[in-house]
Amino acid sequence: MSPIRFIMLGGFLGAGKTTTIARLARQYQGRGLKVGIVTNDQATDLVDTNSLRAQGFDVGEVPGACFCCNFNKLTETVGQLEKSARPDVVLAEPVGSCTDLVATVVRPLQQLFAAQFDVAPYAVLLKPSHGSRILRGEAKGGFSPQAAYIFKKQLEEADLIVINRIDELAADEADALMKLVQSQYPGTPALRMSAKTGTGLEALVEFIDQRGRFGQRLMDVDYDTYAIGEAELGWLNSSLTVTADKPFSLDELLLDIIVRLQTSLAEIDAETAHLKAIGMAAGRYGVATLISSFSAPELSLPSKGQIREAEIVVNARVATAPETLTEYVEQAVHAACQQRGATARFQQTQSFRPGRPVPTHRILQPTA
Ligand SMILES: Nc1nc2c(ncn2[C@@H]2O[C@H](COP(=O)(O)OP(=O)(O)OP(=O)(O)O)[C@@H](O)[C@H]2O)c(=O)[nH]1
Ligand SMILES: [Mg+2]
Repeated sequence: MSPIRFIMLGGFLGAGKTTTIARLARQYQGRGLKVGIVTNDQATDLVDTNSLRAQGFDVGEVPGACFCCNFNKLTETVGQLEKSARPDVVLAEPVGSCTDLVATVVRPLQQLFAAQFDVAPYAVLLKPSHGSRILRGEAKGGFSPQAAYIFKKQLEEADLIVINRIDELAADEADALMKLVQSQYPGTPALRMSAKTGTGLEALVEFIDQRGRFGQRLMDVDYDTYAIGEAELGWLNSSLTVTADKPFSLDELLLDIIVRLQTSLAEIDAETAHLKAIGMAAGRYGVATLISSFSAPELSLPSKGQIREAEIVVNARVATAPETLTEYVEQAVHAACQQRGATARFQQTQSFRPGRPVPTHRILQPTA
């Protein structure tokens, strides 16, 4: 049996990984290949898993810790995908606050699982909103220096840096960002893409379809700084049911939740890395997101549904205390529901600060 092509796509929270993975999945399916997707998070109840499954993809989830710290679960989850239909290609999305993934995931797969996996070059998406501030070293980059350290380390280990969201950048802004990337990561190829419109996707596919010696970059990582940077982010995953007597717009509810959260977080000056809410009702689904405190909330996948009952999952990654996040999410959900004569019943909320990363494997020796 030929090894499964393993394509991991890195990048900071809200960089566009899930959107790109959905496009890549369609691209490979269009070639007649069977595609499996593996999502990853510190906890269960993932918007990404739900939205990718709602789009019809075969998705396995690695919850509870990042791929690097839960490596065996990653290979096990691929094994489970194989039981339903063996994928030719696995697309994997690591947690957006993780780094050192070449040493802890790429090389272990290359060196310990060479018979099972054919590992693709590792591309990392750059999120311009936070990225241009962090790479310029602006004092108010949005996050602490430790979180900015993670952001930069993610780019340092990449085989390819992909400046995403170029549909939102003027040509001179995109040129300036490209120059910044080239000066700070000399020798790393970089390209521009919009996962939203599909511009630049072909070039990404061409790059990741290459075979050769990738994952070779040697990188020092200060795990103390890394741990502080990760712990700066309050993490929340909630699942809930909303019911109402009269139909309401699911999309407006989702957007309203995100807008209310943005407003309350702005009052305490808490920087958002990513807020997302998915609503699922009778075969329909919609997703609303916010990718930084200084961006506009958006309905990334509209459901166009008028509904009376929906399952909702909210994921928030914000530089604030998890207790504050829980309080604000509950307030935003209840207020948005009340405005529509609806009631929310929370099933589960997990909120915490991610713990110190302790990788299962860490291979510093590049693969021969
Ligand atoms: N305008 C624009 N929006 C984009 C682009 N790529 C992604 N988005 C939007 O940005 C938001 C975040 O995208 P995701 O694909 O969820 O980002 P992610 O990297 O998977 O985020 P996490 O899983 O939280 O780390 C969504 O609302 C997307 O629709 C792009 O190229 N242009
Ligand atoms: Mg994602």
